[in-house]
Amino acid sequence: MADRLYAARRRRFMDSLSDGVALFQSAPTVQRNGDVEHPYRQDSDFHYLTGFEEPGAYAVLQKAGRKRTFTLFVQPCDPEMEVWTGKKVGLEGAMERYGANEAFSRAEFFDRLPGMLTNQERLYVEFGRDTGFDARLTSVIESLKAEARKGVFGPWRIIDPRTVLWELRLEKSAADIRTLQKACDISKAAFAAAMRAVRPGMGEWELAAVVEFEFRRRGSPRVGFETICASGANATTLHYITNDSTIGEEDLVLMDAGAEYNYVTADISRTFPASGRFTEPGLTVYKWVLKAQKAAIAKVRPGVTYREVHEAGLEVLCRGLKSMGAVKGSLKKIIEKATYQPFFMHRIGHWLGADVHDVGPYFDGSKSVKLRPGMVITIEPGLYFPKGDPSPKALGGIGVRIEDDVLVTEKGNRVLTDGLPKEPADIEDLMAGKDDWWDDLRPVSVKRKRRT
Ligand SMILES: [Mn+2]
Repeated sequence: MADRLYAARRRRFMDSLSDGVALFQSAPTVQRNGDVEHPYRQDSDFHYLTGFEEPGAYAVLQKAGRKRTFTLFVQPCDPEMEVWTGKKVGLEGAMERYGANEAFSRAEFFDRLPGMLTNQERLYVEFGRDTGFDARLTSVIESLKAEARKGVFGPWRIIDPRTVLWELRLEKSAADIRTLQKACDISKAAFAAAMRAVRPGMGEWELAAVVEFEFRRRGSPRVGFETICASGANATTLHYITNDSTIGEEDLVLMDAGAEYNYVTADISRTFPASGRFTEPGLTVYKWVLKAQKAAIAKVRPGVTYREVHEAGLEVLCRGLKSMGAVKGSLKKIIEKATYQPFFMHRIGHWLGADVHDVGPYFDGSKSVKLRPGMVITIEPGLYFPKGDPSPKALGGIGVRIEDDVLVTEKGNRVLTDGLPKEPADIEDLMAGKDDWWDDLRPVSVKRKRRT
């Protein structure tokens, strides 16, 4: 049962808490325009602990020694509304399918809150995301304190649950890795499709649609973040998402995209020539970025710090910049004075999970965090030469980024996005394949009939 995964997470979370109550709210719905809402996606923390996907819910986790209770407040079933919106999970479903010990209508939440907080030493709650909620919660806490003479006390210690939860989210379980692998597999297939589908003269939007079409038809409900499809000089804008230019014959295309699957997302970048053939000087830039990416990936293993991984990639990028004439001086000076920064201005990568830039600390006090088995990090060096100063003239308008998703294992690492070509010759081979994506469109969920 799927609920076992969430029950195990709640157990681990509660094991890390002191006695008290933890409150979580579902993500709000957001109006798009008129009576249309933005597509709903549950809050990552809320989903992590409950698996519950509907809006308008509260989760309450109580711990008193060995006794733990899990209460959900949800939208009750409403047959009249269900004609419009379909079936809701409801109170019974919250208990049967989501493992809540008790379930109530969301309308009862603030009436039941004083009872749940009475004589609780600690309250774990995140303030600052919903001022209406904050105000009501504060007034409940203060009203409990006002009853001190009756022997009642309210929570004096208020703690942000993310301090505990985000450490848990940072280290992925075997089940988390299986889900992430699925998101990576879907994304890899979509990137391979994009490489086969691209043609000079196509719109960036059209190529972005190919990738997203492949995500959706392979079972991903949504993208993990806005798809970046940047041709030519657009690739020098790091988070280019307008995707509204036409892809030129000579252009390199930088795609950065990821399919979400069961609330975790992949995050892949590939840069490939629209024509199917790498040419100079783009190829030289590409090779340096690839070399940097391999150097950084090779560093990934338990005990190595995030910073050391960053520096391994950075050093290769700087050597490349120097050999291409973009920066001058000794390698040491280039790194010390950060003269590489106009061309490489981001970090080597980030944690990956439910959020594309996933939660979890990068520092342990003032020290860079050490990698541990179960962490997943993206490795995504890039070099970007905007047109004009300070880029060398020949390189102006070239942007290259190569990104893979890397799991830290006991012995070293495993690249979850392995198998998607990144060697120039392998990309060219894939693009030259006579398998033409545009002629090969069949539903993936319908089994092909065998010819007799
Ligand atoms: Mn990334």
